[in-house]
Amino acid sequence: MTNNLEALDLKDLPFLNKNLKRIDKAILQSLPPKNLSKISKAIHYSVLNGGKRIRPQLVLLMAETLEVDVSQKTIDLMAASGELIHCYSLIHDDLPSMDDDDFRRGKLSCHKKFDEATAILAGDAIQPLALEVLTTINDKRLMPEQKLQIINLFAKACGPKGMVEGQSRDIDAEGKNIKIDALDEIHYLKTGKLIEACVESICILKNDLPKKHLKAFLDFAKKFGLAFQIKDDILDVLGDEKTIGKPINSDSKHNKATYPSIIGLEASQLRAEKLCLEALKILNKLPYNTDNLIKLSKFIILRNK
Ligand code: GRG
Repeated sequence: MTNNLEALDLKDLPFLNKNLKRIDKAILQSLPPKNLSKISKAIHYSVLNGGKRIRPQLVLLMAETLEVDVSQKTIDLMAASGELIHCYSLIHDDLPSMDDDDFRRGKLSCHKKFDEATAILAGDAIQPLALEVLTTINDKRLMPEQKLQIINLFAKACGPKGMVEGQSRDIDAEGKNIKIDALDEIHYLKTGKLIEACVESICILKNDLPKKHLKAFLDFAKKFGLAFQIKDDILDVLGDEKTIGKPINSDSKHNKATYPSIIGLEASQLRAEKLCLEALKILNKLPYNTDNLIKLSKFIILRNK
């Protein structure tokens, strides 16, 4: 597998589409019936709306790479959980008291489509749902401690030492010229920890995974997460509104501390590519079939949405 970042054709990624169907089915099965209530309508609206599903893709591709000996249902529940946490964070991120964004994934954001209280409650409902989904794993090949560890990882990723802290620091950094290390830390907490949880949760299922391989996968996840976030910041400046599904320059409008605002666009692009190449190097050294993880890593850098 080549490490060249230009050498990726979207035709090389049919596995992403195949996985997408499986992921969306698992997510749908985890939701309350759509017409149960106003909140369940808002949940369906905000979850089944065409996200890239990068986090559950990572869960599926890691499971394939490590050939973990658990049921497909177990992997699907973990994938759904990772995406539910992400969707919850997006609903709250768009609220007027946060980023105040009217569009998400090409549609009105949840509070615009419904109302603010409904969006808050939909988010509040999805977070415990994501963890509840994990508690429903019923797989003889999984030890109770492994299940507990997985729930612990996902809970920590979105809690006060993860997303919430990252978001709080992100808001505090608005209008400030913070150092790049502080920005890295914000994004590790806000975006990276959940990505890491998706990777690490599968490592937990591999009983005899050598410690050095676990460390390598965690290093990979860190680099992948940061590269992904830098690309997200770049797309907010250079992206096409229709393609990314929301107005561009929303970060600068909110005086957000971003990679382009702190180190400039060109340096941001170079940094994202460097991180991606480092991630590929880690994957290439591991004694597993990491081909599809490599393709996903290239995709997150070369993507236009
Ligand atoms: C939700 C636990 C929790 C706490 C609330 C609102 C908040 C604190 C945190 C927000 C964190 C956040 C929104 C991080 C994600 C940033 C990001 C890179 C979003 C875009 O992700 P993509 O590109 O989007 O994967 P799609 O739409 O493809 O899923």
